[in-house]
Amino acid sequence: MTGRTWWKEAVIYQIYPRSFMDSNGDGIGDLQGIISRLDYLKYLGIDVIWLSPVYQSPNDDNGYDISDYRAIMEEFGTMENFDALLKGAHERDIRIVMDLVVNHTSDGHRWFVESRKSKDNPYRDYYIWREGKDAQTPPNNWGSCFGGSAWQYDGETGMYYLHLFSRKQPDLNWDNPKVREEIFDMMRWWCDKGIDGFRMDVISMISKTAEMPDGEGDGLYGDFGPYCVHGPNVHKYLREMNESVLSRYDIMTVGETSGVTTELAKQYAGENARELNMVFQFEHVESDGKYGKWTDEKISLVTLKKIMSRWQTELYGQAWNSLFWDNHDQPRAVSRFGDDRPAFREISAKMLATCLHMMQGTPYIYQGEELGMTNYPFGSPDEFRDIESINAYREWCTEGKLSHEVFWPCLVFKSRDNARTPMQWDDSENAGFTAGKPWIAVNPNYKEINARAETADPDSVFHYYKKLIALRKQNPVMVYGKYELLLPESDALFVYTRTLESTSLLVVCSFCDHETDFTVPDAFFGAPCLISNTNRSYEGKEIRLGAYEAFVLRKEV
Ligand code: TEU
Ligand code: CA
Repeated sequence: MTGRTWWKEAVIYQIYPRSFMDSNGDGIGDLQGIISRLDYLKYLGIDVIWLSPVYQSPNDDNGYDISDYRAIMEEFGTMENFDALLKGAHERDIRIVMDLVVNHTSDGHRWFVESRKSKDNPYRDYYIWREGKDAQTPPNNWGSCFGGSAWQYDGETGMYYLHLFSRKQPDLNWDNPKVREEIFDMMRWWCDKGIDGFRMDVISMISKTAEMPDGEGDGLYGDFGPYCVHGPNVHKYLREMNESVLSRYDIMTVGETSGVTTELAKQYAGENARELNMVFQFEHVESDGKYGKWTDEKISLVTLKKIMSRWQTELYGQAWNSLFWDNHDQPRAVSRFGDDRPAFREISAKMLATCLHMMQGTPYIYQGEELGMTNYPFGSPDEFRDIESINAYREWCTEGKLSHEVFWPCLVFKSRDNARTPMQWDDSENAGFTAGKPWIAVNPNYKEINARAETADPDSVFHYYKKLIALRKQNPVMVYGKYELLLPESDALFVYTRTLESTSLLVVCSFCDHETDFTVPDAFFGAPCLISNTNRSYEGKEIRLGAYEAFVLRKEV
């Protein structure tokens, strides 16, 4: 698998279906809506769509709680609609990667409905059941990712089941070979339908240690991390999956592996690992927390560069990077890493795009990122829809650990709902997302920031992304070149080079809102500019960069 492949050269676009496009006025995005926007995606130039879950789900966690892996969520449409989407995408040479959520199911899944019925039900061991320490005390102190204990007492059999996420997301027992076979069978079913790959939700958590001791923690709950993340059999199970499903199809895979290190990434996605093609690492989006994940501060540029550069250099030639600034679980890139004040929004969005797309790896664009969509100006707790934000506000504020004044800005800055407000299509009511009442509020800035305006404006963020995507097709150095960081200590500039055979790129990005001086290295002096987020020329040796300016020089020797 070493060498050049389509998924290394692709640009991937993530769709969060609930918020992308509503076709029937019920306020909820749907498959027909996505179909109606395929031409937009084709025009942008992306190669692959990663579709967040569209399976049947009670929506406790917006589709990440699946009750039937072989059916489509009614609100999103039908299997016929899905087949039409797949066909429509393939006709445009766009591939579709499905979200695979198999660490847990919904508690409404048939397997769980059976499992909880009795201790000797054939499905009992599909999930993880334990006796409590006593009637009132769970088996251990682990906390769930969405707050509260990771164990739920079930009166039917007087035992607890494990749920690392919400209590409506019971964890599957991957140690049971029947569970693995069911999942692999389901995956083959989707592959036979013709889908092009899987993004695997929290795949690093599928294997738990048999002993389940209390975890460390200073608050109410202990950390399950050491016992459930990168657990004892995770690589064994993934190799099994690879052997019996993945290796049999021309598909791509990306594992969501929060907490992964470069060493572990080489195991999950090494060139010869026979597990996955690439993983999502989260160091650059998870190193900024003040209260758990919550913070109202930007990560320092020096730290950001150190993290990104370590991934660039340590995986080179050994495993493949996935590149992203945001997704449906993260705030908007321009608000978080750039500057969403009106004077700087467009230029900083273009700078961030330059910085990411010139790096080594496969870039992911989250819906609306290509428009420079921003965080939402949340004003009160009842505006949140996300279970994580709602629970976090309750646990940190209402139940008393922090004051509203301290916690609120952190919640507003990091809430997942920032990413989940509707896609801004045009300046008509509800941003053209729906003819009805949207399930979550539309960002009030949609009159200025929307796809119609940006596709019409050659200087827009949209056209800048389009250009970057096109450049990738013409410049293999963007995909395969070796990365080297320059000026590691600069707290204003992110500068690096890429080199492939006789071609080199110099990438210079300003991360600050004031001017900065930069001296072009001798080797690049006089080299032509490949792309920049200004209209000026870069012929001189001494360059005074404006706020958030970015440019790339391309040299042939
Ligand atoms: O997210 C997994 C994950 O690690 C989360 O804890 C993530 O870090 C969190 O959302 C950030 O605050 C995946 C999905 O991407 C997410 O949408 C789901 O809620 C979660 O799994 C459970 O399926
Ligand atoms: Ca709809």
